[in-house]
Amino acid sequence: MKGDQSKAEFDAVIVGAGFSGMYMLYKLRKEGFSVKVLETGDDVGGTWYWNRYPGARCDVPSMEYSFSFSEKLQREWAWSEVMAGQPEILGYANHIADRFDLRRDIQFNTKVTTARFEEKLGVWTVSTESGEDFTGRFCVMATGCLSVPNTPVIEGADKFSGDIFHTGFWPKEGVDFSKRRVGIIGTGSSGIQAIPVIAETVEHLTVFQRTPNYTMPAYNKPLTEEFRQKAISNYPEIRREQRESIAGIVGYGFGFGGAENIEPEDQILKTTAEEREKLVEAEGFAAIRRYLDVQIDPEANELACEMYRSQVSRVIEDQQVAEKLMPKGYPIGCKRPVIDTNYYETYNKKNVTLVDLRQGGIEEIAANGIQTAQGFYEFDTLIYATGFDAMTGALERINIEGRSGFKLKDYWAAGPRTYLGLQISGFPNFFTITGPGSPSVLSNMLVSIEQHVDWLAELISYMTKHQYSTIETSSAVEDEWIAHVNEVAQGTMFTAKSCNSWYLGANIPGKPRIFMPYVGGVGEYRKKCDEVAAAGYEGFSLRS
Ligand code: FAD
Ligand code: N01
Repeated sequence: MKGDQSKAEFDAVIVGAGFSGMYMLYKLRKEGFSVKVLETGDDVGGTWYWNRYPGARCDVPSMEYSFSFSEKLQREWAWSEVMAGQPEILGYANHIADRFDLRRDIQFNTKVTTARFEEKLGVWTVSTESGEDFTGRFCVMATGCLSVPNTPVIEGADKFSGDIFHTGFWPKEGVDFSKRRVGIIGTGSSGIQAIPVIAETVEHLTVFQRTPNYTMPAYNKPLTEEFRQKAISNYPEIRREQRESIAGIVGYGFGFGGAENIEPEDQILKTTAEEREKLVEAEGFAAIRRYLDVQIDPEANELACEMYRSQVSRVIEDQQVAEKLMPKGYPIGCKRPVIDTNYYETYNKKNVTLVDLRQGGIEEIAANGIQTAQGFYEFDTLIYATGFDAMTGALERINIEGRSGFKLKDYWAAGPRTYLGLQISGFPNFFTITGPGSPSVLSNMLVSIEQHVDWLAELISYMTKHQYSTIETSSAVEDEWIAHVNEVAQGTMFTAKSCNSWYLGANIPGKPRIFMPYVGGVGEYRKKCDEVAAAGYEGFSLRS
């Protein structure tokens, strides 16, 4: 072991073998550290291993939703579409595992249940469901922001007699939907991607929608070899821009969202109703992307929502169905943006029924369907597209104990507290990748993952070189960071009173309502992390 200052078996124990855990392993191994990765699934890929539902794909251009750390890797992997589907992204994860020989340090089928800091020894003991212990100087949680599927508690759910699936826990062998009558609960990103594809083959599909979403057409298309080569030769510039940007996305020549030729211009508040109507007629949903005041001004936002609803009524043939699909009462841009392929068009199909739960909610699940206040809907297969216990879910499901048996779950009872989304006071040598308080889910996650992993690997090398054994932040430093995270989120649509997003924990009953990610942008955040490191890891105490 390179940093052999303790009794630990490994320099680092990493939990999770999605993109975060894989890159952390690669990076630490490259620096000469010994690493063990523990993963519940039986292979790599994380999100893309679990979310195999029909229609699953990323909504960031794949040439950008990819790692930049290896020049060879980014040259040799040829993405086939602007936004790749789940099988291709999982293929990419597997390629990385093979190419860099990662699997030899990953133990699959291994669920971590406890991580305890052994204060006297200065090591972390990470324990698994099957009773194995692994010790490390450092413990890195690469457990994912969207890795714990949420199945809502609904009366009678255990009585359903047909097949039950969750989009976030989809069977590897897939599902043959022909001859099935399917009910699907949820119209977030997962539901909106799955519904059009399932509707293609199913006998009948009933969609249970509690809140209609704002979703934009994806305009996905195949990538030409010519485009790929051009993008590859522009990679140095693309990667630099990504790192300095707000969301880690450049959108380089991708025609992302069909709005490539639209320059954001005047405020929507300065337009007339007629002008807006004409624009929607000409440009469809993309027209709404023109205006910069929509994200910060509630009045401007409501005008954009009106434009949106007017376009919904254009796309949907039956105006009663259109009315059901219209989002109302909460701002556009408060939830994670959703993009789709033929979502609204699906409701023009004869084999699709939309149940607007605003007109009468779910009362119970029966053996053969769902009873709502507006009637009974019969089907033989039930799909939950009901999202995740996001950002804190995976961490709080592990019994994490820091100094003096201090429990993370207790410390976070009123909401997550971190410094930079990287560390938590009372938990020395313990790190979270893309933790709450970092840009994480508001960004192209691969950009954020690379930044966190690079920063952590440099820190661990620094500590080893200078013979520091522990690093720890303090609650006062956390307070300052949390105040900053809250300050930048104020006044944005993300924190509007009428917004109930998983960013705020609002999708999980009883979860504290706290805006968890950092909205300041990946560029600003990176600068801050670099300054912290340059100042000798300001805000952290390093001890020998
Ligand atoms: P994950 O991929 O979630 O991996 C975490 C791993 O940790 C999992 O394999 C899990 O099994 C394992 N784990 C968790 N707890 C334990 C435990 N106790 N013991 C052992 N193992 C454990 N982001 C984007 O930027 N762009 C996109 O277009 C995009 N699309 C998405 C589409 C879907 C359907 C979903 C669900 C998410 C999407 N995301 C997207 C976010 C996505 O989660 C990240 O981009 C990225 O894949 C996260 O990688 P990760 O390694 O941090 O976490
Ligand atoms: O989950 P969600 P998701 N009764 O929480 C409904 C990423 N992702 O899996 O809005 C009835 O967004 C709930 O209703 P409401 C992306 O970050 C990306 O779809 O709470 N309905 C909602 O409609 C995304 O944001 C892609 O009223 C219930 C739905 O279930 C994140 O993952 C694709 C209910 C849940 O929506 C999560 O998306 C997929 C109940 N009891 C995922 N409980 C890309 O395209 C919940 N709902 C990149």
